[in-house]
Amino acid sequence: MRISIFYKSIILILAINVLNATASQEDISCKVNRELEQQCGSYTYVVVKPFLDYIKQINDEINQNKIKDREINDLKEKLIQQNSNVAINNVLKAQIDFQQTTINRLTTSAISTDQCDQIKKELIDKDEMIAELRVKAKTDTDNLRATQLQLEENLIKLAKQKTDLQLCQKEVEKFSKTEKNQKPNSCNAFGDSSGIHQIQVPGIDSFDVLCDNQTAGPGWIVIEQRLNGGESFNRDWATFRKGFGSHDGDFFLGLEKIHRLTNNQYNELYIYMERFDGRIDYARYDRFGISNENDKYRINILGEFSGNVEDKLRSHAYMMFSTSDSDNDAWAEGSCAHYREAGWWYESCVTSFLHGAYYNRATDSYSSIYFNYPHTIKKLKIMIRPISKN
Ligand SMILES: [Ca+2]
Repeated sequence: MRISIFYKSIILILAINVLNATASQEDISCKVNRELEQQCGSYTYVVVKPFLDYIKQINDEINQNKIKDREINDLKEKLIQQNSNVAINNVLKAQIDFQQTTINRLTTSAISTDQCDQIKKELIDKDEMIAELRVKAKTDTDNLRATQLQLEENLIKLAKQKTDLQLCQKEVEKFSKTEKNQKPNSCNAFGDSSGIHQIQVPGIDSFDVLCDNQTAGPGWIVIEQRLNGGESFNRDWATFRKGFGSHDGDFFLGLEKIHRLTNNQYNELYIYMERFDGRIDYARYDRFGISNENDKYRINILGEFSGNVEDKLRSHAYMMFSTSDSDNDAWAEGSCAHYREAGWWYESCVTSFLHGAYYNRATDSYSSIYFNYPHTIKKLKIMIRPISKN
């Protein structure tokens, strides 16, 4: 094929040259001798006409090749363009892929953003909650502080109340102790319990007394007892004032105590007298009392008498007490106490003499103990007992 084309090309070149020469001559001759040619050219034309046709054919083919070459070039350009477009498309595709990736990432990010928004919202809610809790905490703190202050105030009040209560308890204890220690003022409080008990009366300290529930009923305080002569009744003022002896023998309670006992309440007086022959006498006065020391312990109260003997104390009523060192008797010229060697409520001097000397036998001595002379007393009890004021 290529050889054919080659030969055709050579022939074509030769023909072109001939034609060019012929044509230029023919142009000249034919143009000049057109009519001649028509006359003479019929011969030439017949000879070269196939060749001319062939050349024309070749020329046409050449033209066609040119056209195809142009088309090929066009196609090449288009192909190049298309390749370029493909490259561009690839770039675009890559960009699209990248953008898609970006979109996906952004979409993912968008989801994260939603989550972030949710988290932010939750954080905001939590912040608000925290703020509320802070406010509440502050309120609670304030309330707690207020409660603490109230508690402190209450503690102070409680401490004060405790102190007051302690003081009150001390007062109560003191009162109870005082109340507990408040002793009876007579033997009535001890019921049937004879013997020694402690009593207390206003103005002096408590002291022991011998209570007698056997002799004349309950509640008697023995203010003097003579049993065996163990105590002398020839004593000075101070000794009679204070008292002397012991409760299991001879004793005298004391003028001041007798005064205190009889000054604060009414008392009755009972004198128990046992003779040596065993006979028992008694003298009872429904009122008895002595005044204070300034009045020399005068018998200022001596009530109605009752007894199995004569009332031999009546003459001594309203008499002051006298001792050898304190003459308060009605004997102006002398001292009964000094003369009779004993302290007693002397007039001038005695009708009854219960402070006489103790004898171990019956005697008619004026110095002996007697209520109704000459009945010598072997055993003597002088007792007092509170009575109602009615
Ligand atoms: Ca006198």
